[in-house]
Amino acid sequence: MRLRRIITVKVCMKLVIGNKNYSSWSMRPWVLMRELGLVFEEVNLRFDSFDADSQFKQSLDQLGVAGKVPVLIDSNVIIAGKPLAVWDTLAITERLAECFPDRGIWPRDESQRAIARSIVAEIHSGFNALRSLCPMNIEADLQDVGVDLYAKHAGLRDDLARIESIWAQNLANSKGPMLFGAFSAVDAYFAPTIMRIQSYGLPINATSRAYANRILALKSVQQWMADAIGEDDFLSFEEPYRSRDT
Ligand SMILES: N[C@@H](CCC(=O)N[C@@H](CS)C(=O)NCC(=O)O)C(=O)O
Repeated sequence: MRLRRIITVKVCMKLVIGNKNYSSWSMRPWVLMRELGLVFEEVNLRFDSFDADSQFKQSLDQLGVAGKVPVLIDSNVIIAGKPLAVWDTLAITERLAECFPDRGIWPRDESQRAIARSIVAEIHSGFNALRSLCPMNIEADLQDVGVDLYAKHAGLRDDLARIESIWAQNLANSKGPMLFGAFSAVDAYFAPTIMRIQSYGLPINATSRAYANRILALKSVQQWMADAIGEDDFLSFEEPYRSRDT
């Protein structure tokens, strides 16, 4: 008789995220972990509001973090009786890179890694016009809004030009389909940018479009988008351009 061995894998990492339709910061580590096959449990915290007494803020308060998502909870490490909680996408990315040094979170080459980190830091602290004028809203068709915003806001045009120049420069040197050869943290960081370009119909050149299409075709990105559309959750405070009945 054949004995069947049941193997239980203990999931030690949890990723706390917000609404998939709206939370661009949550998308980055989720896509990174999913695409690289890192095992984690997803904890969804719906955005009810960002007021101090909201369910969202109160749940985060219990974790003792900064009151924003994403948060990585690593129960491999216990501090004062609680699992280690890491907040902010940059810190999460670095923690993952330390825990999984062979998974290609950063490019292998030292100088490429320095450039990749610079780009991720630039995304983290910059592109303010794109971020504030075009909040991520995966399920929405905001093409008309996008045409108007693009015509009116030089800052938005500058942000897109800078993004396209980063893509052009790194794709030209890349030995693979992604910005640094194989998929890495940089590509995960640009995934929400591509969501915005899609929803708002922002104009990009053919090289950028081809890269954007490769990101859109990633399994992890496809899954995130399907989940985002499936949420069917309209939150007025995340919707500068739509009303509930449009
Ligand atoms: N710099 C933070 C930004 C995180 C962030 O702003 N998250 C948003 C959701 S996409 C949030 O939780 N906002 C709540 C608030 O602003 O109070 C990171 O990289 O994780």
